[in-house]
Amino acid sequence: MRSLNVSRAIYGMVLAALMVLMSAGAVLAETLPPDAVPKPERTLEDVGSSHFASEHKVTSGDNFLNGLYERPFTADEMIFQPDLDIVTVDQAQDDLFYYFTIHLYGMNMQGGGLKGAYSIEFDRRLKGRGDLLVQVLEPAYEWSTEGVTVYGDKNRDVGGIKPVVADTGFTGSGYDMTVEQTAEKSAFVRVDPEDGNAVQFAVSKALLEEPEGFLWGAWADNGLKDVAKWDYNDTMGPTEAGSPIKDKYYPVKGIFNLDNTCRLLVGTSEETTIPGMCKVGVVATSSGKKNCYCEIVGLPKDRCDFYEKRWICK
Ligand SMILES: [Ca+2]
Ligand SMILES: [Ca+2]
Ligand SMILES: [Ca+2]
Repeated sequence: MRSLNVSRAIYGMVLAALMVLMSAGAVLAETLPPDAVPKPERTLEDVGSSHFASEHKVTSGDNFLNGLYERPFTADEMIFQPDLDIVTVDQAQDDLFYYFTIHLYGMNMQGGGLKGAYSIEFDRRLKGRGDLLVQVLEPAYEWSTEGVTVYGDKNRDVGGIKPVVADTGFTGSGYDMTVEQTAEKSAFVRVDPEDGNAVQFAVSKALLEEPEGFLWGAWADNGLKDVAKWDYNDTMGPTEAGSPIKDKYYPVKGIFNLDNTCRLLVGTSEETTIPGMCKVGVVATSSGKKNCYCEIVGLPKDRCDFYEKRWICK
């Protein structure tokens, strides 16, 4: 009698475990991002490094002291790395996910593929201080959480005293924890099926904890690749870091093989300037000075001037 009860109990436990597994599987399957990503709401255009790659330099887009990098080049030799040069980033959303597609200039020169660590960084308190970093190594060709790590910052010291802006002598812990993914709180990544040079992220709104507004920016890194050293420009000065622009710090040294973008605001129209935010241009019109922004956000002023109709003025 007793052994019958025991085997019934075991049977019951196995059944319960199976049901839990099945229901978890169903939830996970339901929350997988769709094959076709919604159309972009906005496209962020980054400075390209390919133009002067043969001359081993860039002429703009890198501002070390303000946390903006355009240095997809090896240290010292300044060899251009196409799979680290961010060209544009598309941002889209549906009910469950935000989507970010980082388009790189090309594939890795040694054996193809995308060999960097690619990340989307979030600032959900709108202070300029990154507080969540979704990073992938070796993105898969189907939506997957494999190789994807979500980093958090327990003691909120990413960026040191002044986030984004360089501080000297930073000794903090940067991104210091990983956030566990669940069926709802998840980040999937794949190589964009429509562009083999692009990494596509689907970050669930639940993972971001549905903030009213947030800033996001993109990273391509095959240099330091150390999230504990975030922000990188707090860990060394411009002499040690080097520069891709032909100034007194040229060439790139301690901070190398790295590209990032300015940050765009989603979900709120707060009109303040937050460190790291993409700049809004000011241009003169026939009716005097007006606040204008380039239709293609992040496009340098001279290039937006070139495509004159792309200025949107209020
Ligand atoms: Ca850049
Ligand atoms: Ca770039
Ligand atoms: Ca800082």
